[in-house]
Amino acid sequence: MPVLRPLHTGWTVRAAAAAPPGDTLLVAGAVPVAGPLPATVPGCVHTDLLAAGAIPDPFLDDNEVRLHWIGRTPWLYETVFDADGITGDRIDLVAEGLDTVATVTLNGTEVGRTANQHRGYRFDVTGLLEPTGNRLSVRFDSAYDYAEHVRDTLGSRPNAYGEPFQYIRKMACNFGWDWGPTVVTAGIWQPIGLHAWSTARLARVRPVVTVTGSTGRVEVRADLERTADAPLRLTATVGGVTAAVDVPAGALEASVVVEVPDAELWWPRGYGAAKLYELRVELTGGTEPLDTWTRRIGFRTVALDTAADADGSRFVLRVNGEPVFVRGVNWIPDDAFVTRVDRARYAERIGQGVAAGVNFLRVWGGGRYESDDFYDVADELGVLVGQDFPFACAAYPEEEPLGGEVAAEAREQVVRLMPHPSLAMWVGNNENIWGFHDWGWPAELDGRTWGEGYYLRVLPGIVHELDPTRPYWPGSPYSGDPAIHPNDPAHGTMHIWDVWNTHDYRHYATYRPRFVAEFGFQAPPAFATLRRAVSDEPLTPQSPGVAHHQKAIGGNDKLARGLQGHFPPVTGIDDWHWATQLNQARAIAFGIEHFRSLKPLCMGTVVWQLNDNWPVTSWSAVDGDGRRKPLWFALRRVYAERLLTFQPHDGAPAVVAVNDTPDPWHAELDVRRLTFDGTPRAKVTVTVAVPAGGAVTVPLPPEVATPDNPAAELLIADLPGDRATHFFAEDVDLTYPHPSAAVTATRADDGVDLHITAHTLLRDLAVFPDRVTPTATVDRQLLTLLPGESVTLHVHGTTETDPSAWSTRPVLRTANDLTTH
Ligand code: BMA
Repeated sequence: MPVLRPLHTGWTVRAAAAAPPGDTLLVAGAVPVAGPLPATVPGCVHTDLLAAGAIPDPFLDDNEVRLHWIGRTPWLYETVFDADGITGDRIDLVAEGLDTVATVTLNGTEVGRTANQHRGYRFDVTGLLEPTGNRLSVRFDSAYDYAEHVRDTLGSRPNAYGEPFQYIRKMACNFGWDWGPTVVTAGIWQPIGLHAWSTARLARVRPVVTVTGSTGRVEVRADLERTADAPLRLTATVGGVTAAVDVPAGALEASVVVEVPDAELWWPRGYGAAKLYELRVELTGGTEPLDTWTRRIGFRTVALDTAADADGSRFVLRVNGEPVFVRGVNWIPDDAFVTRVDRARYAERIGQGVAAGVNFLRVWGGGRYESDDFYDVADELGVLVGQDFPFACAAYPEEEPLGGEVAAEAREQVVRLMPHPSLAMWVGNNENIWGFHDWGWPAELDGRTWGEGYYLRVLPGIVHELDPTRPYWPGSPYSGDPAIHPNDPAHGTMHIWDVWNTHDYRHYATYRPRFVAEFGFQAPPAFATLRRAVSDEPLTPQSPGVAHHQKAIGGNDKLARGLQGHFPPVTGIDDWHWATQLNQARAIAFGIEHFRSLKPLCMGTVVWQLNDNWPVTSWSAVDGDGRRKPLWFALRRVYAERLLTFQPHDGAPAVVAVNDTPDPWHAELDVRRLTFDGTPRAKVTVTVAVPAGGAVTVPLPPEVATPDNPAAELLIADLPGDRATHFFAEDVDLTYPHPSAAVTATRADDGVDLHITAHTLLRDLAVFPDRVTPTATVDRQLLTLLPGESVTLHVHGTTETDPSAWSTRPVLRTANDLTTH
């Protein structure tokens, strides 16, 4: 059998400048870096320097700005290892990922040079190894130097962020983004090791999975690499069924089909179980096992229905034939240092999405082809994934050396990810087709390439050739036809950014989109996250650290503009923090409730964005330390499979019931109009009967829908575990009561139960436990209580039972308290 030997120990890193090893080096006028330092592999230079105490944490205060020299410095990684006992016809050095411009040397012999973070490499090192004392060196040249050289050679092209990320195949957001720090990394970012093998190996395995009737079918297409022409046998086993095929001497390709009768289907969450099967592929020569390959697969079909219809052209994801309303979030790399994101972290973060009702993650194109850990978690949880090819917000050259790298990485990644049933579609890029249309690129490009050939020809060709089961869509956004504006709401996917940039969030209601692949609204991170990252004294909305942890152009001004018309102006960090977080939750909930009420005209909403990659004010629902913002709690309500919402209908509020489940929904509910002091004014019992997957609008009688005093009344519709409310005016125009409640706290198993009884109307009641104990979490937020109503909130991770710790600002907040000082 072949031997796999990881080479993950004994590594050091030092700046690869002229100074002799072991000397202290002054790099680019920055802090002295002693060398060599111990290095972690897989890892990166920033985290190595951080672990050695050589740099301050780039995530804290404005340390980031003093560490840019790291990305402009060449770095040398080295280890020494023994290789006794490693034998085979061939010995390969396998580097699954190098970040990015690397020269690999073994015992003084250069074995390869690379310039693409998104590829893996296999170097034949047969005959170069000694039994002991082998020296492996990987030198990383500055990604900036490489990118700027390519730019100067091929000609500069437009870019939304002013860093040269489109001239190098390296994660774009590593150069900074409007939510992320500029930390240009270098390092061995994926596993590296020796692979010794003889006769033949499985160079590439492509399981093409289809379903016909109740039969699951896998066609396993294998490419072989050989050192001998021997006849071989390829065997595949799945679901207790085995099939095998003889591979003639010298053949470099083979395929075998396995059919599983009565296969259990893989379903996205909400539709059935996410059933996974283990697929095992073996290559043997005579009786000798030569290689094995094992992955989990799922039997399911996936298709994009983009047919023209009376409203334009739709964008409907069908899984096993069922149209799925996409309740999605955009996913960015979960850490600016991606090698810190392990399987547990993926499980936690994706789990937070799922707990909010999310059934779809869009892996955004400024990041990476996500890891197998990411896809394993999505496979298990029944979460669908749209994977962008990594191109974002810039014009990308199509000439060499980039054209060949793009094709090579795409071929590799399409094959790597094709076993995962969660992968539902490939998307060509983020906003580049839109950019070409609307951001003045043609004049600036003056005929130079910008990536169109990738998105419209190269990438779809590769997906079609290697993984014909997966839909491909050229861009996000894209309208399906080059003659139609790429962001046309009536066709395909769109991004809505005018709300955040220039318009009030009520503007979402003017759109009738087919599928919203991005729309977002900012808020600061949880207070404990902000406080950990920023040491400003005093901490204010404008203080330097808070400003540094806001990367969007005019971000804090847009936050303030977004409050106008909704809340009075706020001063002071506590009111700013609460008002902007609440307004973010309100804005996105408003958009989603509107878009979902348009079902089936609109069949998907993908919120920008689920997560962050450091502590920052951004559009995220979960911040860089993993704390949930109020937006997360709002999502959990508006992303429920069954949504009840009040929407305008013929000039008055009506009830819209949206049912994303495969079962009919039948409910009787009371809709009440009340004054803020709880006095009933009118009531109607509404019968809601929504077919599976449907949405219905139920108009309300005028005596319920029409307030006597719009400033002091609300509508309430209660379902078990859910309450929909409607207010007849903006908060700033409401005559809220000054909030008053009785709060007691009692110890519970793993924390504290807070018993809250409203003495007045409490709108959007939120308790912020991180203000009491930084690691504490609460189970519910943004509740609206009428006078006399009670709720028990569970706070996990605290022992604080003094009610006064829980009953006052800034821990306990309501919408009322922003307008009734
Ligand atoms: C869209 C995204 C990202 C960006 C976000 C917020 O353009 O695709 O590029 O972070 O808007 O501005």
